[in-house]
Amino acid sequence: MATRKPEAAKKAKPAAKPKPKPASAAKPKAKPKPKTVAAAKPADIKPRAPRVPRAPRALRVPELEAPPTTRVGYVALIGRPNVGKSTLLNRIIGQKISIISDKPQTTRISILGIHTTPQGQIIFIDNPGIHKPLHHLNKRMMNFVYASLETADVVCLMIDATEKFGHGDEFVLETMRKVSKPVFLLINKVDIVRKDTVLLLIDRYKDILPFKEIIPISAAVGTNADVLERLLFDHLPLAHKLYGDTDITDQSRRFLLAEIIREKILAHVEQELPWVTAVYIDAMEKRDPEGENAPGGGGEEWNPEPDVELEEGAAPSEYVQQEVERFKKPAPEVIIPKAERREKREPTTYIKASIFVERDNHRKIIIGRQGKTIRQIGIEARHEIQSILGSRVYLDLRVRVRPLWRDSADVLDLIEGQKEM
Ligand SMILES: Nc1nc2c(ncn2[C@@H]2O[C@H](COP(=O)(O)OP(=O)(O)O)[C@@H](O)[C@H]2O)c(=O)[nH]1
Ligand SMILES: [Mg+2]
Repeated sequence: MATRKPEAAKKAKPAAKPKPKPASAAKPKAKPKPKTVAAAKPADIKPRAPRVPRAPRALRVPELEAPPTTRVGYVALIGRPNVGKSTLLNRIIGQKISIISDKPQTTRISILGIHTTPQGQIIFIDNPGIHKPLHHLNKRMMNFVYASLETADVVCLMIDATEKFGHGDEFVLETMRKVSKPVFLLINKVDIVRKDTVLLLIDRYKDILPFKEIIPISAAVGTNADVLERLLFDHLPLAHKLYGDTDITDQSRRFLLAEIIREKILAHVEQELPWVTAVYIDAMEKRDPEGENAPGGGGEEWNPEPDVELEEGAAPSEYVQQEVERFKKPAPEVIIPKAERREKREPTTYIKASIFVERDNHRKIIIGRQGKTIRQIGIEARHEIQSILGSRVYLDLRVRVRPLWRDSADVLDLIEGQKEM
């Protein structure tokens, strides 16, 4: 389960200051480099302030503290869509913090996975897959990739041993040629390929880039995860920890829940639909099942708002504007109702979420015949969310048609903004 960052860390977040340098570092090597987030990007991509993690203020190092003995740094997970980056992150962290699917472009925003051991702290940056950006959404996704390459102390380039080398790989290598950090090559999915295939890949890649290490791994099974961890620590600078020992991610719980719903959608829809689907958590409230605000009971009707659906081709709606306004206001994540809780009956967490699609036929696919698909998505998401929240969940899903949301900065801000809420 995702933990929230300490208050101090949240406060420190908007500050676009470089990482602190411990003044008392023993060797010059020991000083963490100041991280800039300006990305090395192709000229056609407009720079956008990427949400790259900063050190929590509370953990910044006082001037006269003892020299660090731990190894700490950022490791960027880079590669084409579907090579297994998120699977590796979850494997190392030991919990699901990044969603996984066999569809491309599952991960859209960089997510941190913080791995703390007695040796130090590896802060993994899980990224969207490297691809040529066509939509505004894709450009933003690629900006996360470029920003993480800037932030990283070590870059892990991951390839899928089961896939043939193609144009996409050329584009990845082109991007990697500009990187001057130590780069590891991780050849993933070795659990399902023959050894000689792996050897051929090692032979092919070793001369393409000066990789510091080439490691065959299986993110799914865990093969060589220990070797990878040891080698990463060897390449990280001596520094004080940047996060608390129990922190495992930087994303808000709200964002993780939206991602889980999206993961279930991806599992149930066809290949092209994932690209046009986004999830936004409209509301999250703890409610007494017999209280005034329970669905179907008491005074207030749950979910009185009708589902607004736009005509195909209509302009981005007022709804989006309202949501953007609402998003700007600080809203408590969980509202405990004033009504006294009844004993024996567990309180329920009501979650209302919008699934954005671009066309009415996409909406029909997600809803499915007689609502079968959306029901299945709801059941699977609810089970997983219940285990994360440790409470009963009532999940209200709405499918909303928003033409061209992938090119709407407002909608993208709204969805990405959930990560910080
Ligand atoms: N057999 C096998 N499948 C894997 C492995 N790692 C990831 N996968 C599968 O590859 C697909 C893409 O994984 P994901 O982590 O979402 O890839 P990402 O797009 O790079 O983050 C999923 O279906 C995973 O279950 C592995 O080591 N072995
Ligand atoms: Mg991923």
